[in-house]
Amino acid sequence: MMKIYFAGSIRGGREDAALYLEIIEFLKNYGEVLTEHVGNPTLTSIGDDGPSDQFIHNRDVDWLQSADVLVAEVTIVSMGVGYEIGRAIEAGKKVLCLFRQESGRSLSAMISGCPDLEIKKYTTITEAQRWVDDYFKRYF
Ligand code: 6IA
Repeated sequence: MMKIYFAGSIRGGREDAALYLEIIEFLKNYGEVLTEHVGNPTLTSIGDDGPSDQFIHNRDVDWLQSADVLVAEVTIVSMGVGYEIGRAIEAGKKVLCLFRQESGRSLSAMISGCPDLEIKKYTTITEAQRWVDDYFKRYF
């Protein structure tokens, strides 16, 4: 079964957490999602009752190394998501980035200018799902 690493902002801000959850649920049609906690509505950007940061980092990097594909929601700026994208590319993983056009934000040039990943702009969840489906049909 295909392993999917979903990346979305945590300490960068949780405004899109409900959206992450919807994307994660849809991704389960294509494989195992290693990072379901990213869509957990009770996970806040400030809570610190979990494991240590070193534990989180090492576990997430291990998961990323074992994944076949990284799907990243990149609308909310997140250091962690940017870091994961860079490490996934260096490891030769497939990377799909989803960006909400209506946010009015502009994506970092280090993401929008990267030739090794694909960026799809969307407005509705249905559109995001269509991009995901298109991507998985093309590459897997
Ligand atoms: O810089 P950010 O926190 O926004 O980074 C978010 C990204 O890093 C996500 O895609 C996750 O894969 C990863 N990540 C960051 N923090 C965590 C975490 N707990 N648990 C799992 N993955 C994480 C931090 C919770 C904390 C608020 C107590």
